[in-house]
Amino acid sequence: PQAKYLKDYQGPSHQVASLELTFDLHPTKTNVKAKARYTATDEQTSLRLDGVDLNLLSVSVDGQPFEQYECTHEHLLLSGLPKDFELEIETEISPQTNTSLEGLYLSGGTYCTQCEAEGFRKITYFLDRPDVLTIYTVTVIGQQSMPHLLSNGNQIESGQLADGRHFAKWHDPFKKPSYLFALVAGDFDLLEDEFITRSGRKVDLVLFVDKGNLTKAPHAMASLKRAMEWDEKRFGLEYDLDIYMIVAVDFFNMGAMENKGLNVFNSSCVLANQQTATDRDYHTIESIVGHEYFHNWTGNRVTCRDWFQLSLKEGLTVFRDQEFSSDLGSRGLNRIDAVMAMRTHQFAEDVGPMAHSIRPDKVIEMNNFYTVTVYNKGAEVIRMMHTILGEENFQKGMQLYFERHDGCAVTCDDFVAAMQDASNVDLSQFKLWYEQIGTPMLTVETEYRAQSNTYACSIKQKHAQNDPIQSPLHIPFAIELLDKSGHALPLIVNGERVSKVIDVTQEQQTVVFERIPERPVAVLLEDFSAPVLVKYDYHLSELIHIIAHASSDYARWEAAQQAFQLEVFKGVEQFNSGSDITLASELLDTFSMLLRDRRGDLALLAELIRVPSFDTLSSCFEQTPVDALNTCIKRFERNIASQLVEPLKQAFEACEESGELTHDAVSARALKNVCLYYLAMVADDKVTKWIDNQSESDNMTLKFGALKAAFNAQLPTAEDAMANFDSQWRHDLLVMDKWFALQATQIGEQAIAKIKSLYEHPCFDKSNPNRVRALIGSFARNNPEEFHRIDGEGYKLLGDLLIELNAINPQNASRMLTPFMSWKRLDEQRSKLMRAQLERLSQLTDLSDDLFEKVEKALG
Ligand code: BAL
Ligand code: ZN
Repeated sequence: PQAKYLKDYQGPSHQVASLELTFDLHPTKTNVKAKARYTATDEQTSLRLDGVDLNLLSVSVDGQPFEQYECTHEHLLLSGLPKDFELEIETEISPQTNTSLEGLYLSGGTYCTQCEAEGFRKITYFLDRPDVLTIYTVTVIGQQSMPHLLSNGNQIESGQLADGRHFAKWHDPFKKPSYLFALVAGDFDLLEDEFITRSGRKVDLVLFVDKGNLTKAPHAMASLKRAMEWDEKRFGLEYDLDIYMIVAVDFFNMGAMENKGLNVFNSSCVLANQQTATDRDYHTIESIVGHEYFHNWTGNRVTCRDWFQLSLKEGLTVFRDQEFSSDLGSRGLNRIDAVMAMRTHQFAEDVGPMAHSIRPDKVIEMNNFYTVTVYNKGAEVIRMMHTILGEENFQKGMQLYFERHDGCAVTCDDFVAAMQDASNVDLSQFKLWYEQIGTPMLTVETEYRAQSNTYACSIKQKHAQNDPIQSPLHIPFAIELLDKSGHALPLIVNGERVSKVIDVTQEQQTVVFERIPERPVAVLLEDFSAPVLVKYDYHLSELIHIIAHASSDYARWEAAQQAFQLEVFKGVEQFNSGSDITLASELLDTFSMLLRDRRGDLALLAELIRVPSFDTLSSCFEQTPVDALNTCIKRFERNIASQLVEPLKQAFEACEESGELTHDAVSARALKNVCLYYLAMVADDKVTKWIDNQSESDNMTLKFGALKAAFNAQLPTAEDAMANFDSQWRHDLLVMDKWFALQATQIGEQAIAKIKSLYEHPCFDKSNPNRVRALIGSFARNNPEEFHRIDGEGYKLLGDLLIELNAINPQNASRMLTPFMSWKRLDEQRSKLMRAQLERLSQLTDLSDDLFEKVEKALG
């Protein structure tokens, strides 16, 4: 496979004025006619179109059969063409056998498409690149058994055909690139609603779900309406078509896709009611529905010039969906979620072989770059701009961006230029964030001088070793200084009050805060104001002071994370020296106090007392001490459980949970479940009863919380409870995914065999990405004990699956491969075993580009 480079970008050879597509649907022989008006941008007479796995039936130019072409596996090369011409191409494709879920495929009896990034070339020959925008008119012909024939834009015609089939014709008045094309055909239940935009236009909203699922659609619909309203209020952006459609399908590689006017969603990101979905599912659905909607402006109206610019739309849209969730819910908890994703997954990507900048400059398979770096770090880069500019200037920048680029395909540089020009803030140094690779490190030292009442804070920035950029970055570094009672002191520098955000722009910089009456406790990188690591010698007592007294939810959580980190460093040493591993009593006392006190947000309290995961903690080590870390986590959890029985019980009992979806009720359930998780480890009759009762709840958050507690603690009742859950929910595969994910966390000698035996479960299906992620994704992520077994059986389980997935669905295979990317950070024996699985893959004769790119980088 050939790599593509950003530096080689060239504009398209032709513009396309319009594209008319006609689909005659058939499971194995779908006929696709594509008629388009092409105009060469210079004097050339040849045209190279993208097309993969297509059966070419005919080509004509200006109405005449045309034979001057060459057809390769990936292209159709036409020559001897005039400057302006109409090209008509007829091809045949087989949606039924398309298990890659890219292009046009059949998902449980529904035809649907996924074209981003380069799936349109699996549908017809075209200039399948985001900088070729055109007007689409699409006719879909299908059987009566598929009453809904959908595509982008507005339906302009429909009718019956002589042979008993029917058709629908759609026109999208907005120019768009091929990756935003969509087609859906099937039989659905519809949830219909409407939204009146602020300028008074009526928009029809339609949600298409599988028959029988209508009761699970209202939350997604309500989320959509909230998103539409929020985008008008906060960004001044209004929807532009007369109809907005969302279709839920069961087979989908991603969460959802923002096709113009016709979003296609993974059903797991749409369907929810209280019996089947957890509070977390509700939150995810709202955020993804928002995300896809927000793409209508940031992605669709203004799109990417080339795929290296993916973060232009994804970083920005993730930032927007994060703000949406924060404005509507708890800002602190949303920030905690976002930072957790950065620390656990993005920082890991930064130290692995796939490390890349948010605007990558070399790509083999674009699907491999829908990453936490492009999405989440990309959002952090936008957030930093927002911090530096402030909301008002940032919004001015957005307006200018749309004024300049509406209807165009542009670059990340264009975005930054709009921000800079609208605000008059120099972002030239800031722009390095688009090129730098890896996590920068800030080393902070502080000194309190009692005689002068000053507090000096010196900050040194250092790039990662793998970073091609070595000159200093512009880093907004937020700091708060807390006094003895936990209040933030006013920050005064050179006699003037300053904001808490310091613009760090030099390699080394010192700020001296004045009029500080006593030694403060510093809260560093407040609100995670930049995606960097901070090195600072905190004392546990300082962290406890922040946990107990700070006003910011985020700061308190962050201090708890740091405290666990300190304890883990100590715990690993204790493990190595064979001594007992215990959590510091001061930390346990703090948790005890918080549980008894229960002031503030209960969901935050739940997060404060949760021991960070294996993946989160392993990112604190250069080499992961697998056995020590597993032991520490277990010991810490047992410590909390056994030392805090009474406060945990008190908190559990005191949590009034109304069964509603309000923030308070959701928070109460979150705390209840964390308490139960711990209490199950020391279960007495009372706790066992609580677990049994909660298992019977018809609220999935509570029900599943109880099941997880029992399963994790290996209570005698757990096996029966799992079997009951299985028989109760077999009819609902999304619910069964929770069960598969929990089964994947089992430990013990038989664990691998038992997990493997679930491949034979009637609900399991390797061709469905949700099932694979639930069982094997959860195994690799959430079961470090068995995944990292020293006999290598855990790695082999994943390796075997990847070999199968390589042939079924390369994109899913490549995502599932990610845990193998960190093989170099394991001990010698484990890294050898993991490497062996990568080598097995590298020897496959039919290795997909998706896997090739990652395997090659991992082994290189
Ligand atoms: N564009 C792919 C799905 C998403 O990020 O919305
Ligand atoms: Zn997106």
